[in-house]
Amino acid sequence: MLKNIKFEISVFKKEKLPNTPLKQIVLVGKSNVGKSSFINALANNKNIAKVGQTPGKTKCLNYYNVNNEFYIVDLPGYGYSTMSFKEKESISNLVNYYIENNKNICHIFFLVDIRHNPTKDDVLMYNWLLNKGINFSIVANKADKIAKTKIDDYLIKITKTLFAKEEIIAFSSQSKLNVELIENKIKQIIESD
Ligand SMILES: Nc1nc2c(ncn2[C@@H]2O[C@H](COP(=O)(O)OP(=O)(O)O)[C@@H](O)[C@H]2O)c(=O)[nH]1
Ligand SMILES: [Mg+2]
Repeated sequence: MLKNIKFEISVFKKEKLPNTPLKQIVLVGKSNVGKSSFINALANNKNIAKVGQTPGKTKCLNYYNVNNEFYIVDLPGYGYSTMSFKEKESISNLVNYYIENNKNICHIFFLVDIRHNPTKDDVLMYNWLLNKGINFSIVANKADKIAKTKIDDYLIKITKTLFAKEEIIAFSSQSKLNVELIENKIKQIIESD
């Protein structure tokens, strides 16, 4: 369990991005894939990040301070059908600015839904990640919703759709599948230089 996680700030404008020497671990993925739940699972506390928020409330970067050692930064989810082009553009400008002007981002967790074939936006996100040259892991969430014996089949399907070379980690914030594995990964990332 990651100790002492607390929500610190929501950022809507690039001018307001905190200038911090702390390392940052970033979460990306479509709206409703379970980014907030992922944080709560790591915190072992359901009240750290708000789950099931309306899209209007997640058009920002949310910074979670972990024990004053590093940040987990939850990026705005993508794939809302109701969002205007202008809104999407302003969010992607903010996200691009954040990613490109921050040397302290050490890892990105890219969340997808294990049950569904990756969406067009997921494929775009995967290729965007490849181009950024930042280390990342693909996490297939909501694994509790499918039979254990089917998990590998679903992972193979996702791998094929994304043309992914990386191993995909099955995960569930509900059943806690691989929560410990992710925690250990985060520890390694933070402790290495
Ligand atoms: N069954 C199941 N539901 C999940 C899991 N993770 C998230 N959810 C549900 O998916 C919905 C969206 O979760 P949320 O964490 O708010 O997604 P976000 O928009 O990416 O932050 C909520 O109803 C959660 O309870 C999971 O691992 N298993
Ligand atoms: Mg959220």
